[in-house]
Amino acid sequence: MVKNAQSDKVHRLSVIDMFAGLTITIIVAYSLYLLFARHPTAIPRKHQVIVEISSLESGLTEFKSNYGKYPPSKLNLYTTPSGWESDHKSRELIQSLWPKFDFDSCGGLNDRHVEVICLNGPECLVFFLGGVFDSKSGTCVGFSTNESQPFQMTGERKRCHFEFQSNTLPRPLNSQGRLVDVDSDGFPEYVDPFPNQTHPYLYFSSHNHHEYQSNELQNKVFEVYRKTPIKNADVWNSGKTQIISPGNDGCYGAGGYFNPLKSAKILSGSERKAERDNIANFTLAELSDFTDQAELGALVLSNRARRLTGRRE
Ligand SMILES: [Ca+2]
Ligand SMILES: [Ca+2]
Repeated sequence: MVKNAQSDKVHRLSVIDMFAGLTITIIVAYSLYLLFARHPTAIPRKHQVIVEISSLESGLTEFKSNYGKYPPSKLNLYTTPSGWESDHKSRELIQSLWPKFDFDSCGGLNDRHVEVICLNGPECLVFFLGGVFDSKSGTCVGFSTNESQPFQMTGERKRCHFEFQSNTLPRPLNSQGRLVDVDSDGFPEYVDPFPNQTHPYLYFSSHNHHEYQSNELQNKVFEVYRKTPIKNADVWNSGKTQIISPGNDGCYGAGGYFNPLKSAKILSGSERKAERDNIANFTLAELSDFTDQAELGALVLSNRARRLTGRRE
């Protein structure tokens, strides 16, 4: 009798294990079904974007290892010595990356028609990972190994921290491949591989444990993602960087508070709906993927509870 009771117990346990395994399999299969059913053409691109964001993040980490800090996401470059004299913040930042930088010759950046170039986050991402942009070839050619003239176009080059694809797809006016120039200042930004994408990856640097600076793009302010509803508090990837793709719809949304466990509610309003397909380096998934999984988990659990209790709705 004891043996039979033990045998029954073992049998019940194995049935429970089998049921748990089957439930997990159903959840994964149903997740994939939902993804393919909702976005049949976007799936391969989405995974390309996820892989690419991961590579960009590796490039940023490599940059930090070589230069001692993450690239900034806001910086002014000057083409005159007096310009550099007038902006101590930008001067100090450049000096921290290239201690031998020659401000009298503007580090080789003097062949320009403007006196100052204000780099925003997306431009900083391309400039610091790819180096100087050669508009004739439409490619990033890296920085010069000459420590006092890192921005000069000729001579021996340092290796780029990311290979930006410049000519794999035809792009709209003022652009080269996936390197585009939204504000036509000669310093490109980089768009993700979604078809006809015109809005570049956003990039925010926490300036090495200082606060992130929200960035202005096309007259629209996007707020960096944070973990709490309180502004300027508990940001995602604190002390590091945020890279954000606008997703297949090409819209960034407003940004700000994001909690994966409450994403269905947070991203339901008209102001934030566009963020459901955004992809960030701290999620490496669409923001709404968390919503789908949470909804699915709740559905499976409620069905299981109904079966166990024999209740019907
Ligand atoms: Ca630009
Ligand atoms: Ca979007």
